[in-house]
Amino acid sequence: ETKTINSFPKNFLWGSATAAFQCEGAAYEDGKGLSVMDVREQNPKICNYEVASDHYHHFKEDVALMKECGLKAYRFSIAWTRIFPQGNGNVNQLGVDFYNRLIDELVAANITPIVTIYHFEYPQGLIEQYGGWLSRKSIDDYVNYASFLFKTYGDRVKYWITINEQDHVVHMPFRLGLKGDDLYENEKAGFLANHHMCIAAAKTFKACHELVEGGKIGPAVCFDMMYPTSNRPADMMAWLDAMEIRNYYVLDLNVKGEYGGVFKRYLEDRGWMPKLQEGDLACLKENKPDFIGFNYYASKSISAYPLSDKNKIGDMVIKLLPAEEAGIYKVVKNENLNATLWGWEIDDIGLEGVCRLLWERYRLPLMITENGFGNKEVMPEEGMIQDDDRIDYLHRHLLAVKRAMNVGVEFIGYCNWSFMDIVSGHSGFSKRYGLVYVNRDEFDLKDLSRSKKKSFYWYQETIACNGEN
Ligand code: BGP
Repeated sequence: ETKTINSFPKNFLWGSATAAFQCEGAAYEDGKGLSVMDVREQNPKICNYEVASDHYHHFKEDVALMKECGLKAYRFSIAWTRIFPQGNGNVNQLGVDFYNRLIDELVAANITPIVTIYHFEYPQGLIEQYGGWLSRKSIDDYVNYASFLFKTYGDRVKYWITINEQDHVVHMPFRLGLKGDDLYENEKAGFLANHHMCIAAAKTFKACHELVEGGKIGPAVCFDMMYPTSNRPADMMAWLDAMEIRNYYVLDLNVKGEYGGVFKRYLEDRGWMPKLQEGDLACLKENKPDFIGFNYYASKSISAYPLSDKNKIGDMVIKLLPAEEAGIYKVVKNENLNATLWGWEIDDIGLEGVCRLLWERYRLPLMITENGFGNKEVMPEEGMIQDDDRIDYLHRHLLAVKRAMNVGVEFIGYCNWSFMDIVSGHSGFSKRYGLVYVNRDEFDLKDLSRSKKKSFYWYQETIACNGEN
């Protein structure tokens, strides 16, 4: 007898997500220390993170809106430097109190908090003390910080995310505090940092299980679906390689506790394989996450990128991640898909594929930690923002989740990105993702008031009928 699951499970976590530096503002308030996001060289054409959506001062109003929407879960990140301004050492009580208030507010509204421990904003203090993730010292400081969070908030927070998009941080020098512009050296440093992050994550899985009763923890990687562009065998091989060296490697280390064969060879060929210490692999193998969190926005088409006299192994283009590399693969436009204004190819079937691939490879329940549609939006003088494109995007992607469920993939929940408009990593306030409009422009702060978009009501209805619409 075959069983068809046509519905989302009763306890499905219908969520929405943000990240601290993109929404909180109050960048220098109440004793917060500087992070790499505060000190990064800013594009003068887009806003910085100083005020953002001012969630730090609007959190009660924002949680009230989440409650009205019917959210079952809210994924947010803790700004490490609000808790430890230098990344280690003294605790800043005012920062600790802020998250106590936010968590209490969520719990009172019956919204399950999902907390990201580290979402891009690495403490500048640790970069200055010892070079941040490039030093092994970073492992203990991350684990201490995470353990402090578990002890402080673990009575109310049961879902934890270790590191957001580690697979992107590896290729983004400024997020690692790197100054040089030698791509080859930066990649080498990135993969050393990657190793330290994986050991830190493994130790943190363990700490969570010891310190949080009923605690569940997992990573949140970025996982774009990839396709071979054609049926040329060379494209097929390029696709296989790209999947291994860009998509799977962090999860293989987190879940299977190993450097996958293709990935290891890739690092060794370039002199990028980090020196492992005794016990590293055992530590990775012994400690596992409870679920796989992943952010999904788009798919990419992969084609072979042969070496020529113009390029050599290691020549890379890091424009829109993942980085393409001569001799391995490049990303080409998919003529079958529509794209956002920023060229992100919209592909709900790709999400279905990712869910199936991850489930088959790791057999852990999935949590979609981000999925959303960025657009330019202007508030009309009357009425609300009619974001039908966003509704269509979210609806299609949720149907993809349902189809994956129908073939046995297990899910904990789904978080759309983002609950309210927040500062976009690449495009400031000219790229909005929210279900709720925040009244500000790039440089004009206006009144920062909140207004519900059409998608807010659509999501409210979706949650109310448990995805049966
Ligand atoms: C993910 C990040 C988020 C968010 C999102 C959208 O990579 O985890 O922090 O920024 O992408 O990206 P963007 O704002 O650049 O469109």
